[in-house]
Amino acid sequence: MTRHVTRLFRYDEGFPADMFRFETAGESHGECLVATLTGLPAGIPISLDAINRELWRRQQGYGRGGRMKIETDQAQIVAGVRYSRTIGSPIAILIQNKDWKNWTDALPVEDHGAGEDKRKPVTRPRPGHADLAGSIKYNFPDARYILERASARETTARVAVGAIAKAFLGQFGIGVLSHVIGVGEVHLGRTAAWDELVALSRKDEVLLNCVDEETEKQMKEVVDQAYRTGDTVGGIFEVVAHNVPPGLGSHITWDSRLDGRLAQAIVSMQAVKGVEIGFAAQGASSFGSRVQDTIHYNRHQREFTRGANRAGGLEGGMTNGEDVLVRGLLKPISTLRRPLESVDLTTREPALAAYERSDVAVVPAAGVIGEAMVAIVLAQAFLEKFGGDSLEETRRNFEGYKEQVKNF
Ligand code: EPS
Repeated sequence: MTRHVTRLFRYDEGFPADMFRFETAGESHGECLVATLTGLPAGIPISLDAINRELWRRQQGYGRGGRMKIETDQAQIVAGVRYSRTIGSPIAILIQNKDWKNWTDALPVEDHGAGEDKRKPVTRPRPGHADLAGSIKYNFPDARYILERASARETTARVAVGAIAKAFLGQFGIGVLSHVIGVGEVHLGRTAAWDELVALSRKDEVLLNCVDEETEKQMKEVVDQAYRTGDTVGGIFEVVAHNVPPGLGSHITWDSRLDGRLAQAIVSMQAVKGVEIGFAAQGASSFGSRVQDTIHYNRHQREFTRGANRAGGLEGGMTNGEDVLVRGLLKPISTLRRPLESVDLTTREPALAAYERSDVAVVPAAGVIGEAMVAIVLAQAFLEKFGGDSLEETRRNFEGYKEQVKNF
């Protein structure tokens, strides 16, 4: 298989047929969520337990709402994996919505002429949600179908795909994990070591997924305050990709720059309004001498080292061998128990925005989704560089490159 592209997507050419890519389908209260992934080599070991663990991690965190008590997300693979390994064919994954049984009348596939009262219309759009823009664009009298698809429930499918991307990257020693570095105004005042993130990811009780207990307590207080006042609260998660080889992505074209591709992947997540690579915000208010990561050489190990990793592992749109650090800035959830002013789509009169059960804070879950998105983009860039129809072929190409880097 020739992988002649070093870019995610060219607007003028569309997707190359052999590129690793995925799609999801499914409504929040529909039958199930679906994902298909194409372009992974044959032979990657796949464990349903590992995928389900990632789905479980996405459901955790202090501040989740009633829906998470209904769902216990489990992936069912119906194509592309046999005897626990990928076979090179497209992979198809289903995840059932347990809540569907309560929505069969509201969201039927065929029109059986059920009464209007069954449709559960949402006519008072929530500020910050897709409700209003989507209803106008798709010409719906209410926002039901918009919110069904705009809902972050869709990210369940992304996390399942991400778990498979992680399984692929894991074959080359690359790990992708996350932690929460901010909830409301409470921020983690230090960096986290990779081992701390590994320990966090193995915990069976997740509060706010922060490496520092004291900070986590303060974060919990902020969520409690939001609960008490009928409000919601956002925050910042950091995704760390560890042991990434130098040279993924490229400086040569705008759309092959990996930092741009990671930013797109993170901002595509529901409620994410900003992204930061490395210590970008700090850098923007400092002098260059305090921002760039100095270069050193270890003659004994025959490798380059860096004085710090403020660049977040990316220089010139390429990985530089340091940990890749990508942060997502999550706005507070837009469904408020104490709703904001809106307008009723039917009467055009002022009205308070719609409220159904909702989450109050979802930063730890967003971190898990961020991991999936980063793993997917890294797996794409990895395959563009190393190619391979079988894992063995990819590995040979990768080992050859590693040798080249060692002898550079
Ligand atoms: C969401 C609304 C809530 C959240 C949902 C995202 O769902 P429901 O309306 O069923 O209570 O729980 O998140 C999930 C279901 C999930 O799996 O993360 C929304 O409108 O975006």
